[in-house]
Amino acid sequence: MATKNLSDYDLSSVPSAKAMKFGIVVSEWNYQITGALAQGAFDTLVKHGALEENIIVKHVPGSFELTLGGQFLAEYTDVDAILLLGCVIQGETRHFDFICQGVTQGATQLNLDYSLPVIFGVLTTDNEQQAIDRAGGKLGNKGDEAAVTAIKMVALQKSLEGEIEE
Ligand code: DLZ
Repeated sequence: MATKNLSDYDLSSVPSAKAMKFGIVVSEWNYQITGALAQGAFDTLVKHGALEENIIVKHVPGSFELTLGGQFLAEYTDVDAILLLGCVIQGETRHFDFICQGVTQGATQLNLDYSLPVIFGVLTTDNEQQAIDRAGGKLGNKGDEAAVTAIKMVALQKSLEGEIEE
């Protein structure tokens, strides 16, 4: 099965992000990968109209801490959406499973507890090459995908709240 290029999307399907505020939480673990995810997400938000001053970027030690970092942003800022960006690479122990499970459940919980789009931009790969391929490599950038998803979810929420036309 061909793997989707994470940076391929229909430009015309993405609403303007001009009036939106975003928080990006980036894991420092595997930073050569997550830094590229963050750059991709930031650039894509700006490309769709977000103002740089309306994008807050914060770092946490590892992917396991992404959800608490996201909760801090939800509690202490007025962002419209939060992007959680991390990279968990399968090792020899079961740590991979526990971290992936923790961040997945944590992200889901944040979405529902705060009624706020919290985007799961975490690469979970068997090896480093698979991560490189998805962090600006031959399969695009997971950060781009997370940014587009965030914009679309904010637009959906605002349209239902009556703030913008869909
Ligand atoms: C400990 C750990 C390991 C083994 N692997 C990763 C990883 O591949 N990606 C990642 O983002 N974080 C990893 N961590 C760190 C945990 O996410 C977390 O920071 C520590 O367990 C401390 O809570």
